Amino acid sequence: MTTVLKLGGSVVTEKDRDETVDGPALDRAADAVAAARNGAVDDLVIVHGGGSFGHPNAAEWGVTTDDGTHDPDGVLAIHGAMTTLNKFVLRRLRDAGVPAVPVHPFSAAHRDADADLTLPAGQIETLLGEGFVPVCHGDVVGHVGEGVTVLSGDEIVVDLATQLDADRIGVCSTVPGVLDADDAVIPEIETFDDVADVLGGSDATDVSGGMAGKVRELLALDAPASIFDLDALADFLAGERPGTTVERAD
Ligand code: IP8
Repeated sequence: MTTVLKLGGSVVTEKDRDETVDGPALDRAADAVAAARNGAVDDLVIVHGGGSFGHPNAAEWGVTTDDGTHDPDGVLAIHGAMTTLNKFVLRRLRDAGVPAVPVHPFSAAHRDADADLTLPAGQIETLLGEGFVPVCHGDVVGHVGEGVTVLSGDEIVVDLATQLDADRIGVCSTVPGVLDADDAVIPEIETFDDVADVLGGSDATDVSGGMAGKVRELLALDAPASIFDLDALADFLAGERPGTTVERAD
């Protein structure tokens, strides 16, 4: 049973203070992962986002998932911020007893001229087989014609879940799920049309903190994905489906 878990950057960092970890939140997440490793979860890949790390640097250098930079100082600033956060995340997971090891996408992944991503998963599969918990993160990647562009954690989650044939995908966010117009959690989403109204239509990309894009990408997966908040992380890792379950109707 393979689980891919995204820890949202805004869950584990203080989003309003540059390069500041939310220590208590990260501790809670690490404790939940540690408890699950002793129970329901065997093969687990963690992917974390940037929150107050990486995004300010990317904005400063004008780098997005589409627009790149050829300036090595920009590359190092963004990649460096993300690897700094990765070290904090690893430290907390290790302190909690999780056999966490880092995997840095910049060293292995790239995008071609059509922006299609190649993200090798062989090292992650090998590390899983050897009993480790690989901890990957949003990063920058070499991009034909652009220099380097941003690779978001969400993109990594979808790509790895597909390659690893993951059984479960969890997206731990700052909201308890996808919310309807009355701020109630929508328990299940089977098609984008179910939520197009509340998420701003199928053309929306980054409204609602990127929820529309997230839902569209998760609907493309074969396995069910859950979107929930930190309060529900332990439940998800125990095998439950808290928050919103995104599962395509076949
Ligand atoms: O927070 C951050 O990943 P994300 C990637 O998942 C950056 O979008 C900014 C380098």
